Amino acid sequence: MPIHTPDSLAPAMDIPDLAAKVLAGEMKSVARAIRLVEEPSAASQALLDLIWPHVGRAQRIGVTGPPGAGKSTLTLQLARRYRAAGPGVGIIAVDPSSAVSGGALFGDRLRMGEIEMDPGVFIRSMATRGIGGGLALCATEAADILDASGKEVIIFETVGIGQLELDVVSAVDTLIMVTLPNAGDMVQAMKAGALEVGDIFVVNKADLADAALMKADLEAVLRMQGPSAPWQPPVELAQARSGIGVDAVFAHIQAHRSYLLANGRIEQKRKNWIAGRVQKIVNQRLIGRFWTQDRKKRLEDLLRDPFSGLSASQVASNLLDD
Ligand SMILES: Nc1nc2c(ncn2[C@@H]2O[C@H](COP(=O)(O)OP(=O)(O)O)[C@@H](O)[C@H]2O)c(=O)[nH]1
Ligand SMILES: [Mg+2]
Repeated sequence: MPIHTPDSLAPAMDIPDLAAKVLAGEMKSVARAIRLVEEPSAASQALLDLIWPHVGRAQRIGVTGPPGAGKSTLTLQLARRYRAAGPGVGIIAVDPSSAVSGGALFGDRLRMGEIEMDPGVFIRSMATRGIGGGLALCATEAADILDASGKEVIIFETVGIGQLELDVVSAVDTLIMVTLPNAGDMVQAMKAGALEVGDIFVVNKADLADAALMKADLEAVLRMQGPSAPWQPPVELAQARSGIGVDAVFAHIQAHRSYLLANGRIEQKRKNWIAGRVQKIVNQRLIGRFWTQDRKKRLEDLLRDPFSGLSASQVASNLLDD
């Protein structure tokens, strides 16, 4: 993997000055800071260290679900709802698939134009960037920057329920799973993991047939899942495009927030995701340290005659034990 060192190429950046401007809420500097952390370096690390004491005030929300379910539409509607109540909103869309198709993450630009023009809303797509440093880690670091800059609400939009998405959404306070009527094996797929992590379920496109059926299916599965759990995930019908049901989803998010704020649940949740991040960073650094030129060369030597000598596991032991 190529190691990017923008510091060595770009003119020296005044990191304490950039950090101060981020903390002052200067959005140009916030955008610059996010670009910086998309390529991990000593400078990006210094910036993240400087802002850390100011991180942790924002409410973090995840919106996930299959492509086309209406996640972007709902995200922008929620942003609009929060803006009406006052808070500044940061949106981070993590969608590797759109890098391939080149598709617009926020498709209905005309309809949503007004919210995108709002200076109180900062939207960042991480479809193609930050892959070198780990997309999930980048997304959470970008959220830290928005958090430190004073944005009170941060919404992550991610597709699907793969490992990347789980990495992103394990660092949110409240996770919204968006699905649609007649999603075929959606309930089936959700049983495979999504049901356990979702805090709020939204059956979007309730203007289409069978939405109520989908809602009933989900509720039945959820009831079996955790009949005595202290938080019972609600299932809400919505029509994000026309704004129907958005207020109800908003109310569920706030109810979940109150639930988390009671009994110190939120501290525990955040401790867990910070611990997860520490592990991820340690893993990355250990891997970086391990794969020296010497070891890469030895690996090549050991594999000169790949199928007649040591097995892959033996080669690994050989490298690890020296
Ligand atoms: N019929 C219907 N279409 C919707 C609704 N909400 C969003 N859409 C449309 O569904 C398409 C995909 O929405 P989008 O938010 O981009 O989905 P995403 O891929 O999950 O982010 C867009 O054309 C939206 O206008 C809805 O409630 N009903
Ligand atoms: Mg989208």
